[in-house]
Amino acid sequence: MFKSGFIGIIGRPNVGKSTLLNGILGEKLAIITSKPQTTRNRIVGIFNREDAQFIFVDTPGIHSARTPLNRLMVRTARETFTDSDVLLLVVEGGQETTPDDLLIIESLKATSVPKFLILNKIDLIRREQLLPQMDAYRNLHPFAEMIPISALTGDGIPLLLDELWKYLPEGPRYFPEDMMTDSSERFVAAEIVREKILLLTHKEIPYSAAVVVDAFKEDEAKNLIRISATINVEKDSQKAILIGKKGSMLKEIGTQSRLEMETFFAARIYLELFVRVRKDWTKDPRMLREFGYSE
Ligand SMILES: Nc1nc2c(ncn2[C@@H]2O[C@H](COP(=O)(O)OP(=O)(O)O)[C@@H](O)[C@H]2O)c(=O)[nH]1
Ligand SMILES: [Mg+2]
Repeated sequence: MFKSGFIGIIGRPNVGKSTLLNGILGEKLAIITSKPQTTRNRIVGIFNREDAQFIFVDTPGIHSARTPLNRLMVRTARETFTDSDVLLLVVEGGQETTPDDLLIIESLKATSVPKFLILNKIDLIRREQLLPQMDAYRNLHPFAEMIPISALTGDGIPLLLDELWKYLPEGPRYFPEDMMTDSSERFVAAEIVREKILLLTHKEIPYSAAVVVDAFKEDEAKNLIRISATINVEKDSQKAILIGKKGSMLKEIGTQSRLEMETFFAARIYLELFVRVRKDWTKDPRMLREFGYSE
């Protein structure tokens, strides 16, 4: 029997949702950092097996949102609730539930989709520490399954896939077997640059930067891709930090991005980066749309 379906990955920021997606795919598709709100858009990752096509949807973390960009990210995450055949609620194994966890569980009650509780990061704790947490969650909601995993080491992922299979409906391969995502190459390239900004800068800079790829030109004969991208920030002071002393910060962001793009696209990359100030873009619906953050 062939099965296929959509699996929404939801949870608070930083619990390891994107790491789980990449761990399943065996490829770094979604960007990961230790900073909350690393994932801003919905990212689809397709995993094929002889007997199934699992279509995972990674989402921005759900939290009590304040700014327009935050509210939009939370809405994006919530939309996957209704579009999924199974939902994976990811939490950190061994940790207390937070008000944001309770908020998510409350909103889950409205959907009849089967839900798995995924207790992640078990490489950091002892198994016994999970038992009281599993009891607590059992009292909060009737989860279909509770599965401890380490998204980082891969521990528990084969079991998770086997359990998921049981809950997926019979269906066709919706996407061709060689397709890993529905994101465009431009989007992936922009996300790689944004990840390097998140890793290399501090304070408000990570949350004030939006990356737009202006040109993506493949020269197949030379196995070369020319990419030109603009980093949009909210203030002049942020632009100065991103460029750095004699351009040193921008150069480092560029070098690290290029190396990762060369791995992902399996080609040589020629990368050009620009920094531009777009005042208060995180609060402006029109600019949010322009930068790819829209409903
Ligand atoms: N030790 C450990 N760290 C993890 C695991 N999964 C994720 N992380 C780390 O947790 C942080 C947040 O991961 P990320 O996937 O971006 O979380 P997201 O915001 O839920 O998508 C990163 O520093 C990851 O390396 C895990 O299984 N074990
Ligand atoms: Mg993420």
